[in-house]
Amino acid sequence: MRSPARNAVPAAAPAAAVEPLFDNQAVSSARALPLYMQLAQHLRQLIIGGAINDRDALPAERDLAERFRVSRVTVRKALQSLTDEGLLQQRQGAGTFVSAPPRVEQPLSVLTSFTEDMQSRGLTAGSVWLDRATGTASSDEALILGLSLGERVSRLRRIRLANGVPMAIEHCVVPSRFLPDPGAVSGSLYDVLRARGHIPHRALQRLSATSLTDDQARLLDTQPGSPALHIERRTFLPTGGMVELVRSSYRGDAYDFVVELQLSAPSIPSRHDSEAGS
Ligand code: 16G
Repeated sequence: MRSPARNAVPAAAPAAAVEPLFDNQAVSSARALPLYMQLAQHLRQLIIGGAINDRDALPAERDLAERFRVSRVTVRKALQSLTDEGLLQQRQGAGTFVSAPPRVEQPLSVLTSFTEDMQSRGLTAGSVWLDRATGTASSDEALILGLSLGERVSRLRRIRLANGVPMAIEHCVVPSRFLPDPGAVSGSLYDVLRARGHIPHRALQRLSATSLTDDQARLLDTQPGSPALHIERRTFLPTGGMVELVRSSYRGDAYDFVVELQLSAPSIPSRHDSEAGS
């Protein structure tokens, strides 16, 4: 069973939609700051403040120059400094685009789904499906998932989006006895598993640094070679059986994984110790 692959992420706003956000008074020769810095400051505020979103297109250099009544050299310098800061991408022949995905801080000590992670941050989770199919477990998958050779699995491959912005490519394998029809998952996999009585309870996660291949970068709408995190998650049911094996590539510019550390028990001085020492 196979559903048609789609690999286009939702379109971002065109330059015309961004223009009304500009403040005509933002750049003025009456101020001491060089004009290109004033323009860069104005655009930076719009991007960081979230008025202009990731992947939105900026108007052409000529239009920006007219709009802010500055020279094209000034515009070019402003755009270059924001490109150097990583807030803009200039694509040959296509124009200048914002490069500021939502930054997500994810604790590593709690087991949550992508949909829950996004909801808790006020972002809307979405998916672009690359593949939803059933098949036979490969020897590697069978070994990890504890399946016999020839056992069936459901495979879900998708781009995970936050407010329409690509965040990660996820390839998830679930034994068919837990998920016979991958087509049943349109949004949250964990919601579907829970509804079927298979509750993700505990997971082991391994993170390693990597860089995006050309194909991955295209899917994530970013530059080939950009830093990324490869994550493998093995998720278990309360009974101990493994319910999913997931391999994902997360954009390095969109995620901070956070772990809380505590002093190990023997190093914490007890009240008795501190009284004895005083
Ligand atoms: C997260 C999990 C993934 C799980 C998915 C379920 C990591 C690295 N991966 O993306 O293992 O399948 O959540 O999310 O955290 P969903 O219920 O929204 O489909």
